Amino acid sequence: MKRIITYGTYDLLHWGHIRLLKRAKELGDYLIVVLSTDEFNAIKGKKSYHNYQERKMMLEAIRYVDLVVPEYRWEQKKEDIIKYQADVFVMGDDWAGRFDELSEIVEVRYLPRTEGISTTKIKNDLEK
Ligand code: C2G
Repeated sequence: MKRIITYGTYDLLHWGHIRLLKRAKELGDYLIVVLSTDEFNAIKGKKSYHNYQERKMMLEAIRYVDLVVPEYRWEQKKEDIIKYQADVFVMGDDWAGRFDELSEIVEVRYLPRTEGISTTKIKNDLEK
């Protein structure tokens, strides 16, 4: 049972998010998404349109996702990887290099981001 772990806000869920989750799942058998809480988003300087419960429920409806748990702070990744026995840590490559220190305890993979879509783009396009 190869376990994959990934992190994110997943606000205004879009096909770029889905493609990331699909490719992450293809790397193993079980995908854990550690979802930013509303409080952590404030720390990240993000204000999500959907609150944590709404974003969690939407992720849980995705066939590639097996478990959704809360992300409270930047520094919880090591304990998560141990707690959830993750074998592979996956992020989009906008994060390339940022989590390389985790490679002491887990395989770190950065997957190409999906161009042409983002939560910010959706918000901007809707304002036009
Ligand atoms: N993503 C992608 N393509 C896009 C948009 C997002 O592949 N067009 C990926 C991101 O690279 C990330 C995931 O989808 O791996 C979730 O993106 P966000 O919700 O924007 O997550 P982020 O704010 O980057 O949070 O501790 C890490 C943070 O929680 C990451």
